[in-house]
Amino acid sequence: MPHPSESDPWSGVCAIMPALDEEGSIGAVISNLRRAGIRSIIVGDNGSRDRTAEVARAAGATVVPAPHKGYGRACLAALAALPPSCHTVLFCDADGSDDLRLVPALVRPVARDEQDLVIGSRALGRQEAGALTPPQLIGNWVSTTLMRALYRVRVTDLGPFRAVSRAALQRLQMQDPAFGWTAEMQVKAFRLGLRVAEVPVDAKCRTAGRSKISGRVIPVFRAGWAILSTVVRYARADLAGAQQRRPSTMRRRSRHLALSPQYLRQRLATELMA
Ligand SMILES: Nc1nc2c(ncn2[C@@H]2O[C@H](COP(=O)(O)OP(=O)(O)OP(=O)(O)O)[C@@H](O)[C@H]2O)c(=O)[nH]1
Ligand SMILES: [Mg+2]
Repeated sequence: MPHPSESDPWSGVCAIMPALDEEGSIGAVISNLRRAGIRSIIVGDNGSRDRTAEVARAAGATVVPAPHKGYGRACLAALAALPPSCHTVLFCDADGSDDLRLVPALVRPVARDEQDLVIGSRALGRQEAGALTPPQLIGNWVSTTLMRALYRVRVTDLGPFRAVSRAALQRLQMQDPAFGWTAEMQVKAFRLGLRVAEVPVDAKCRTAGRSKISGRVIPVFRAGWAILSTVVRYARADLAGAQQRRPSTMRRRSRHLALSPQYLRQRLATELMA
């Protein structure tokens, strides 16, 4: 991977998984990650009330407790436990919905320092019936359309299955405690001008257990809100910052332009027609 001359190219690759009550699927996910060549696997256990932690440990993962609820908090707790030798981090879900045969396609470009962040795009892959619900599809579409319009980048999904370099993570200074986590990572990467690529991945249904988000009304709205508000918060900061940097004579006019619905409509229309 990054150093092809090394005898063990996978040694610096670690996987991180936030998990909440996934005892039925997490063992197989860990085995599949190990089969893919990853040996350092860290589970951020978000106060599971089932045997998630026990099963994960038995399958060979390190389990880090993250007692305060939240997808992002679980990821942050796991990140804090990364070994010093780790240079590439793979994120995936614990419910068996990611096609782990594609691990090399995500990890390789990052480990070889060709990309900083590689996102598995379910929008570019095949979707098993029911794997993505209508609210998820709509939320993804709205968020990624906004990102494309604002940052002029190619982005089609906010999927959790992704690889990122440790150096990029240090620059990203991740903070979101909840489901804005994936959107925050992407928006910040675009703002920093990091190298971001997408790889098509297939979306599968969870292999066991109950959905905590997509199959339930309130969590769907909560997750959707967290994602959208994350994108909009950074976008507003960028637009305001761009205005401040303009000469004062232009500022009055540009305030009108940059924050007017007219301006955003224009950018979005261009994006939608593309
Ligand atoms: N740490 C943490 N992880 C969570 C939380 N809710 C869900 N997860 C994990 O995040 C991942 C995504 O949650 P899911 O319940 O699969 O949500 P989904 O993918 O929208 O729904 P499914 O259709 O059931 O797959 C899984 O690995 C969960 O275990 C949470 O509050 N905290
Ligand atoms: Mg899932």
